[in-house]
Amino acid sequence: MTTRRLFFALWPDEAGRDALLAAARDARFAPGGRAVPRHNLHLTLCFLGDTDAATEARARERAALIRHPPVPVTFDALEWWSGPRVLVAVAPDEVAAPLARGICPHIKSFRAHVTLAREVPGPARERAEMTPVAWSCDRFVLVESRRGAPYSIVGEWPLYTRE
Ligand code: 2AM
Repeated sequence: MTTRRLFFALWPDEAGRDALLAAARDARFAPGGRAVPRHNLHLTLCFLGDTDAATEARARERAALIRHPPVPVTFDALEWWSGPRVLVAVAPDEVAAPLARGICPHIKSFRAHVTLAREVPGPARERAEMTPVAWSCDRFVLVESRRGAPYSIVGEWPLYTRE
């Protein structure tokens, strides 16, 4: 059975990427590790994993039914997560959680975060405040992850306030 590895995400524009990277750099927290390539930065809403065509079709149908206003995510801290040893920028979960649960009703836990680096050696503290960075997301996307290749957007749906 052919599958592809998929996830739903909020995808930043260039200014959003730049602002997040600059604020993270200025916070001087948890340096080192392997930086996530700039073009791959995103906030995962729901990870589908290896997905067959029928399951993907159902996920797309659900996505197309979403009626949700734009999501103003504000990243205000950096955290080092000891299990996966990743450096992440975090935002309050409540802002994006309803959208994530609308797209994937089965998700159990949701942490609004952008992974900035992997294999990061442990810092002295596990969290540092950061100059807040806002992403205003007026769409959500379906992304394919292929080993050794940049993520590619394979679907997108608008977020808008209804008149
Ligand atoms: P991460 O950023 O926290 O590492 C593509 O791999 C995206 O899906 C990444 O953003 C990754 O989250 C997330 N992801 C990968 N495997 C996952 C899993 N088993 N459960 C939840 N999210 C996962």
